[in-house]
Amino acid sequence: MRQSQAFIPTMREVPRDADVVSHQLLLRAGYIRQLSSGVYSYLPLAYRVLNKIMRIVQEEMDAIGGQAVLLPALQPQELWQATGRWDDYGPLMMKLKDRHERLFALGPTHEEVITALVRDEVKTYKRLPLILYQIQTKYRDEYRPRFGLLRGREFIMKDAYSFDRDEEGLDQSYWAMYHAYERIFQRLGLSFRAVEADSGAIGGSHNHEFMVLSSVGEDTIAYCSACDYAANVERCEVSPPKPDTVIRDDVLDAEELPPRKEVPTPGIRTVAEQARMLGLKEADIIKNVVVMADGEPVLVLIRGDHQMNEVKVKNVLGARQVEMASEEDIRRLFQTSPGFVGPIGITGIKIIADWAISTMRRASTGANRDDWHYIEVNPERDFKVDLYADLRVAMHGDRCPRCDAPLQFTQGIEVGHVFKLGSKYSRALGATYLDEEGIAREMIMGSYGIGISRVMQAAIEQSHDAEGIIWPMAIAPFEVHLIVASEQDEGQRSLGEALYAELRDSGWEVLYDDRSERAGVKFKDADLIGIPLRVVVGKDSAQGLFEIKVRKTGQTYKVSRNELEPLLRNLKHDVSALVADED
Ligand code: 9G3
Repeated sequence: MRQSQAFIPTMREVPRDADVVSHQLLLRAGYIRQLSSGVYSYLPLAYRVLNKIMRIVQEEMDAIGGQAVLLPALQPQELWQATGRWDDYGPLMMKLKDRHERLFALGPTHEEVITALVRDEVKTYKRLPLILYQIQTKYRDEYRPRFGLLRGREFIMKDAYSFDRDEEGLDQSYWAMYHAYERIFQRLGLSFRAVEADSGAIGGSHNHEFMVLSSVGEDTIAYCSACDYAANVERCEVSPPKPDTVIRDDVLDAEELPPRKEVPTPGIRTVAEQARMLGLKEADIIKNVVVMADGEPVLVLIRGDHQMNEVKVKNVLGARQVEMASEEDIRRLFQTSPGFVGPIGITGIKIIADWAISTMRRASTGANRDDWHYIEVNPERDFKVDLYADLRVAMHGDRCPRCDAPLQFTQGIEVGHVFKLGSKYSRALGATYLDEEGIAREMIMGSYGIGISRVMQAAIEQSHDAEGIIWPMAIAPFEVHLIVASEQDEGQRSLGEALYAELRDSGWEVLYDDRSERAGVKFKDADLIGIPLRVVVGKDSAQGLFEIKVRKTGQTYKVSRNELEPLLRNLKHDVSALVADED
């Protein structure tokens, strides 16, 4: 492509409303433009990158027997009512009316659509397993779209769905997909980790997220320094304290533990204030969180320096919906305001506690009386707990639940997610097949997503420098950026034209900067645009020498014309290997 004719509107200034570097660079390098909040146009360079990502994804989906389809974005309301999900997502689901006033969803995902399609067409076990996938635009009306393509309201997703006879069939599809994802992200040149994710209320024993490691990632990953355990912190297990390892310097024998006492704590609002006022550590405070689980009040006890993990509470209670109790709920149930709630003397309300509560001694907690707390409180002596469980968010200092080595934490951008769905959708929509005995069985499903447009931006987050984007070779919009230093110099210009023709004839993808801009402008734009290999026709070309520059390393080479292509081939291979080495 000739840059003098290319639609690549680069910008010098840094756009103010882009607050992550990858978003800034996509704008400045002329890859995208915003049409509306969270809604973007992909310009020619971006479209070439997206097509390379999609081709790699398609190849790996086809390689495991996936069949590509393209499903409608317009999804009738009754389909979502049949699975009971029409109202589950509130304003996040974009809805519209057709000319007959019929309601439709703009597809945020396609479980309902694909399950109804397979239900109507597949009746016998002979047609299973079946893996169908599509690459399609999805619509989700995010409350706060931000970070460019990382959280948009319209985005490109590859979503695949597997249909099996039974759980072991699903297991085969699931792991085939999981390993296909490993190959995809490897080929894309990304540094990633698969982490155990929360299976949520829909249960299912497996569920992994593929994370691109990046400081701007919204997800926190807990991973082990010694074994391959890794989990979204939402889901990361925290082992119960080993009794022998929790010897506290002040622990006394049971009979020596002083009796509990009520003390005035006027107006305290936080755990920190309570600890300070009572001369205790935050780890000596028992925090009381009142939640409504499917409408039932539950008192959750968490140690003062820990954070309650709502996802774990929901899973332990087996609730569909868990939300924080309102202040009036709390007044009605505990006759006090939230900061003074406690477990002592409470009856008729379920009390669950994080494991860490079980080893607390001489603790402080609310007295169910405004401006009063208890001190010298001991679990089991002063209050009963219905159930101890892992209810807290893993944090620094916690140990790996698999091998007990220290856990590490980092941020990640979720670029893939593989789910075991089981029969959730096939039951709701009646997708059954007849087995060998002619008995109707529910199909067992999995669903598997990759954020195609998100991957493009995540790759930049992982590979850029102060000058601009540094594309992995596999998804770069072009392989070679050919630049004529001064267009006015007739010799350079004709050499540039000849090289452009020669490189393309031997199959290179070339972006040719034939503009009559100053060399400095051309090099700055080339740094921004981020094509992996650069060939410069400059003043040395009169002596038959050309410069090759590797965008990733900055390394330059002076070569003659017949050395040019062999070296480009070697460098293409080396650059592609570079990312792999970094893992
Ligand atoms: C909705 C809306 C938003 C949603 C969903 C439904 C997320 C929804 C979960 C999934 C599961 C998998 C196939 C590809 C991989 C992920 N946000 N999810 O179901 F109506 Cl508005 O999408 N789907």
